[in-house]
Amino acid sequence: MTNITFTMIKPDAVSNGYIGPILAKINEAGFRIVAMKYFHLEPEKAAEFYAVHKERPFYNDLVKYMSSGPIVAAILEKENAVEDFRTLIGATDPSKAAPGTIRNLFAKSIDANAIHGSDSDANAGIEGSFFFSQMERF
Ligand code: IDP
Ligand code: MG
Repeated sequence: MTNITFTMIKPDAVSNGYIGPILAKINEAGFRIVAMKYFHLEPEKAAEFYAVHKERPFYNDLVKYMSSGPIVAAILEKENAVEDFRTLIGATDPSKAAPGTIRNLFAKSIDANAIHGSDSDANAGIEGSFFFSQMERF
């Protein structure tokens, strides 16, 4: 168990004006923002980030969607960060996400589901390093 996870507020949530409300939920849940940036993900970078899903039928659409508009990427710190953050965001499919979770509140579909959260400590490290250098962390 580590105390770090990685998140992205996805293009649908950004364009729907949910950056503020989502960051408020993250703060209320006790996470500290260690690093954060707002930028437009290049398709090549999205393809690399989601390479683990290359064989899945939705991969091309996912890459297109994740590079369709700006995102917010952040590294978050809290005890038991990975597991607690997955609980906070809810199930991948918003129609199955528990009431009060970020995907339940702010997402409309399984493909455009508002937010990303790392699924393991190892991936949290890999994903955080993919977008941030040591110099950008506080
Ligand atoms: P997760 O984001 O909850 O960890 P993953 O299975 O890792 O879910 O899938 C990564 C992302 O791919 C999801 O967040 C979602 O944007 C997209 N995705 C997952 N399953 C589907 C699907 O069945 N149809 C379309 N997009 C999907
Ligand atoms: Mg995942």
